[in-house]
Amino acid sequence: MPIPASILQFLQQPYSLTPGQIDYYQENRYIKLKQVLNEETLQFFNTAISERVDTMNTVTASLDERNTYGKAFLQLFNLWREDEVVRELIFSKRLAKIATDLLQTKGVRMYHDQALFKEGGGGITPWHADQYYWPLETDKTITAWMPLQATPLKLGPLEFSAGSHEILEGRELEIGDESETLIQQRLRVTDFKHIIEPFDAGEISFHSGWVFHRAGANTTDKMRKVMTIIYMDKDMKLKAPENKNQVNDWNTWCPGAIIGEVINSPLNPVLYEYN
Ligand SMILES: O=C(O)CCC(=O)C(=O)O
Repeated sequence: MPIPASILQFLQQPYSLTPGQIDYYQENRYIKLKQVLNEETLQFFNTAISERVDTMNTVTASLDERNTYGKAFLQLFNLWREDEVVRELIFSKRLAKIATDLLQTKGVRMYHDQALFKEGGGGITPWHADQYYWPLETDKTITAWMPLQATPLKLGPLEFSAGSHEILEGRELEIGDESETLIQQRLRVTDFKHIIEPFDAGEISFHSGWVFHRAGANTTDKMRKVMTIIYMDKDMKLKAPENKNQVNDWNTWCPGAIIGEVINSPLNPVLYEYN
């Protein structure tokens, strides 16, 4: 499926962030940005990513045979390595520059990407913080959460606890029933605002590795299709893993990287860099 020249050109165009938006991100560690993708680009990659997910998916168990994590979504990794069409979106300068500017770094590199398809009737995504899984030395990590269709509340859009990266309690929890209960209890007694909003078509959110987030169930009979890209500071160093998930991430997403050194495996190309 060749990519139309108009889409390739659009993916090169910078998206202007205001200083106020960068401040908002720095304070709250999440932001939702409208019209990052235009209609043509969204439709095109909705089709391309859906086809790739169909090819890669191996889950055959019905929803009621799965645990809470399994009910949350079909999860397919590093589509950029499987599909050169999808790679144009994942590696796009337009998205990587937003990540760089929000993080306030000199550039970003790939940690990994994931398609997160919440099936019709799929369950909640429990409260969690992503960075528990990552053997990364600093908090300069950011995920672009990119719905491939308009996402009303009934499809289960991503929700955030704005500014909750300041809470340490709950960071040590894997995604599951316990994280949903304990983090919810903790957040109830804080002033951090719980953001539950629909996403327009073309709107994308960016969130940092330590901010707590979740998603509601998909109460429709349609798939909630989402692509995500996890970026890290281009100068990110590997830290000694602190749990088995971090060991697994080291072997999977940056094999051969050395503790204390900048992560620069072939799986971690720089996607945007200021000169
Ligand atoms: O898509 C979801 O339901 C959860 C996504 C998420 O937790 C993430 O992208 O960090």
